[in-house]
Amino acid sequence: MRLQGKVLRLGILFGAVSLLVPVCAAAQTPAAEPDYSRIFTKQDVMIRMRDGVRLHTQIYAPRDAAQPLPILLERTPYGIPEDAKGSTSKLRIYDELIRDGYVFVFQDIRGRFLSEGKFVMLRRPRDPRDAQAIDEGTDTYDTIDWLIQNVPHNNGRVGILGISYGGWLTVMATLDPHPALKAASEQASPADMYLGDDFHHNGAFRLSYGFEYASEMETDKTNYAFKFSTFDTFEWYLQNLGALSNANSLYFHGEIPTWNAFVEHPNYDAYWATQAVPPYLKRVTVPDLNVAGWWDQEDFYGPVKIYETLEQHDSQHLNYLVVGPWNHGGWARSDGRSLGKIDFASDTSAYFRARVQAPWFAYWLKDQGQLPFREALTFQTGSNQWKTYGQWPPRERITPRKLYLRAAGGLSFDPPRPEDAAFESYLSDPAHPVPYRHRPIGRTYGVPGWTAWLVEDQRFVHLRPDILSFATAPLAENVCVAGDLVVHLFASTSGTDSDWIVKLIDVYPEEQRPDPTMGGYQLMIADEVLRARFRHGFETPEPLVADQVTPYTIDLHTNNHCFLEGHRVMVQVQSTWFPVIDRNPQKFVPNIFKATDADYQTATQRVYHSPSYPSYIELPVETH
Ligand code: PG9
Repeated sequence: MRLQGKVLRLGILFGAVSLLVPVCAAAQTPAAEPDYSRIFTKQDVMIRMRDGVRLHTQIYAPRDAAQPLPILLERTPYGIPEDAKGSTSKLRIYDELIRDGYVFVFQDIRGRFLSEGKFVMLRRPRDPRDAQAIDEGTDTYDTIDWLIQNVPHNNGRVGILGISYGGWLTVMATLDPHPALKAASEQASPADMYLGDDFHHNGAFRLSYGFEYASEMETDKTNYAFKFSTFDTFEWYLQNLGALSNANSLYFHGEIPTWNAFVEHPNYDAYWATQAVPPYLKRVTVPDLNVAGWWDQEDFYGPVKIYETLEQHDSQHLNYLVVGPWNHGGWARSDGRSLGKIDFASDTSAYFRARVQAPWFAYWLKDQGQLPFREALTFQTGSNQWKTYGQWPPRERITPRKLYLRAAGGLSFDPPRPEDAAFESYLSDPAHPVPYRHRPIGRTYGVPGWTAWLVEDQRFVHLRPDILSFATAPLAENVCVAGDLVVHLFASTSGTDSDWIVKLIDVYPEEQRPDPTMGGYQLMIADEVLRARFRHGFETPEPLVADQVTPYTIDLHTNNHCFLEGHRVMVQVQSTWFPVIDRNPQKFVPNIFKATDADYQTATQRVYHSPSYPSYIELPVETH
């Protein structure tokens, strides 16, 4: 096997998919890893699907099972890495479930690693009228059918779970499920790649992620790592790539199907609409535990949207939501006591695995115990406590409050006054974009940085001339939000297209013990970008009128956070966020993927905070 350029997702070892390391490094077995070959018998099989394609599958059955056991199935596009003793290291995220007793099954999906057939990125669900058609749902169905007939001593019940792509595969398994599928846990599944997950947010292209992921998955059957000529990809994307139209001419040469799709579908057309998950969620077929992380750098929109969509059909109360203080897949690995420099005062991931996930599957697959909570369980950051709710977003004891941008960098629950300045302004220059995290920005997977960037101290860009900051005075009492946050922004640009990026930040008080460097820390609580051409809808981009004040609504998603007494609330507004978001040329062009370097221009941006144009964030504030 060619090692150079190959990467193994470390995330696979830990069930999340956030890190890539060279194969040679991953092959070293950590000392603490249990010897799974003593715990399980292993079977390596190729399971035949209805169209004859065979999928590579590994089955781990406990050696000491006293009675028939349920099966837990995880399907993956990222391979099934093996430790030095020949067992898969994917078992390492399942300690609590291993203790409870399950048969574990891992499968390479169609066209990836050792499975036959053709890989299609997020393959659309089949047309049910086409009896010959296959999709990830039929592959799961056929796999389950084979497993319950061929795995000795199974109890006839199957659970499925997975993170991110694995979460999406879990959702696909539930659309038209095998009767033996009795429980599912969708974890960080994307729901809509144009509106809010990995590839775009509100129509703004997630450049570094889209570029690297497409080449990772579609260069060959394994996890390919694009070879950057600089460590700092901020520099590479700016200087070696430049305009998006250079990607195919210089690097991909039309050979990466997902990249070609980005270029051919710049707007929300049938390509994106038929790939999005919500339209397929017309009934709740099996109990589903939806899991999300507040600081998921890839798919936060997805699991919340899937929960909310299923909730509309949940007459039997089978649909549940857990959100914790995690990055992408953070609940599956480590103890979850902290993320970056932020401490949560308890082991949140260990809690989830032992007190939520394990009892959940035991209840549905073994008829044991009780359900761990009634509807929604969220970790309230700031106050650092788990909270349960009868519905999400909660409606009881919530007051919507408007937090207004004010003149001279103020932020207040009091609206703007006529005598104050009406706007603040900055120059946005695509040739000098604002980095989304501190440089050097290594490639997405395989080097530190990506997995915790959402909790980085925003002081690394604070006071840049192309960012506006608005902050409250120190709070006299806690302000706790629970539910959906929405920005209403009035802004103008001298260009004819623009990006508006809004970040909601918790500013820590100066006195911090034991770590004084946390004094004044700027912790991002919520963030989002809106590409102005899509202000009226994502199907049809519309140019802006230069220098005309324009209203924007930007969804900052759902949240549960306490800004504590003595902290300040801050809002930052900027127009570049590079290279996680591609640069807007700031001049309207029909298709930004076809823009040339000459199309990118500077623009003078104005953000308004006057009585006629009051910009504000709507906050769902908890009342006592
Ligand atoms: N966020 C990754 C992904 C999922 C689905 C499609 C594209 C990317 C992942 O971690 O699997």
